[in-house]
Amino acid sequence: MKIALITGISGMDGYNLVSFLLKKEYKIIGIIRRTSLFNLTRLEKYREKIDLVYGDMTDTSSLNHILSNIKKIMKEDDQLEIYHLAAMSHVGISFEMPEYTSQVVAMGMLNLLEAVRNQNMIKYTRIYNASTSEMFGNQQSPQNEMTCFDPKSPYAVAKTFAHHMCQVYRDSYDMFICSGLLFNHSDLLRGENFILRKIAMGVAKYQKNKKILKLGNLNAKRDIGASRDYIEGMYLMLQQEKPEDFVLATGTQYTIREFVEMAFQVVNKTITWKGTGLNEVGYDQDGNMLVQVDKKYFRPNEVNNLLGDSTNAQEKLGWKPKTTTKELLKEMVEYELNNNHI
Ligand code: NAP
Ligand code: G4F
Repeated sequence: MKIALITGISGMDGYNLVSFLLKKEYKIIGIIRRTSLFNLTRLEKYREKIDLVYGDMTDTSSLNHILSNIKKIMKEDDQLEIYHLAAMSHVGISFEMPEYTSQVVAMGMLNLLEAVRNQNMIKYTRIYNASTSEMFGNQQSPQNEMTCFDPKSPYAVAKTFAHHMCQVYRDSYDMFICSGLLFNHSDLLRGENFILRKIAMGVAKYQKNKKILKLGNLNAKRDIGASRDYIEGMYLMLQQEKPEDFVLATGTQYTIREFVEMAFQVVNKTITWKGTGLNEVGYDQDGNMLVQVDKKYFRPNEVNNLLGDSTNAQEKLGWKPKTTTKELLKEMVEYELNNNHI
């Protein structure tokens, strides 16, 4: 039996990973946090097919307890794959909560590695660590596995700590750990305060209520793919003979301004930009104002230019992104237009 333990199961990637691994007949155990209201909207349709246990990356006793319970149900020859996805994953918010972000992201990874070691589960356990292209910061693009790290936010610093700690544990204790250096990816159920979802919802809000979309830095360039494609890459990493770190990316890049233009094009609106900096505004072909810049959405420090080179993953894992950024964004806009929550 293959068992998958997923931290961050209630998040976007967690949901897509559940959908993927259920098709492969994994027994799935997911760690959720206690919240005052249930926070399982994404997982609703899989609720009966998975086991959920309470825990937190900052609580080592819960991690040890969960692993020790998994050990009890495992039979000889069973394999455990841990997909460690839990994180305070919003770069902008990490500037507001640097200490908490470090506890969850940096120490959380270390807590998990130590729990696997303390429970003597190294031999039959494989770990996926969710590293990020944010660790590359403003290094020259395209970025690949050889690119140096240059973290620009508390989030990226914490992820860099986790990434290095995984390498140290892999080398020191012969642990099977792969870090995926994943570039931004999104889908219909992306958190609403990440850029593509915010833009997709912005188009629907304008169409339905004439609400103007307010954004921060329009000049940043991002390489954004579909979560479902990247999930497959995570899985493929853990099926390799030897653990290795891989970049997953589309290899295409757009500015935030271009994402906005693409999204409004879905509803036949062509954007023209006027003004600069904080005064930049986007109008449609009829002269209606659709987009404004708001300084509240700028970060104290920015990663300007992310573009990934996933040649290594393509050659060794046979991985390739199946969805283009344009297709993904169109899907997301259409979903919001047909969705009653706006
Ligand atoms: P997400 O939607 O923000 O989900 C984060 C998950 O982590 C949620 O399930 C959240 O639980 C959980 N979590 C947060 N703090 C926790 C804690 N202290 N203990 C236990 N669980 C905790 O993130 P995602 O987009 O799916 O990303 C998955 C992972 O990949 C993250 O580690 C992220 O940093 C990394 N990553 C993401 C991208 C991307 O573009 N999506 C790219 C590179 C790397 P609640 O639901 O209770 O909040
Ligand atoms: O959607 P974002 O918040 O994602 P960001 O910072 O690229 O981080 C995401 O991808 C990383 C992988 O590269 C993950 F590790 C991380 O967990 C997360 O999933 O912002 C994208 C860009 C930034 O340059 C930001 O400054 O869009 C710019 N932006 C402009 N206006 C905005 C806004 N971002 C947000 N969230 N909201 C705005 O109004």
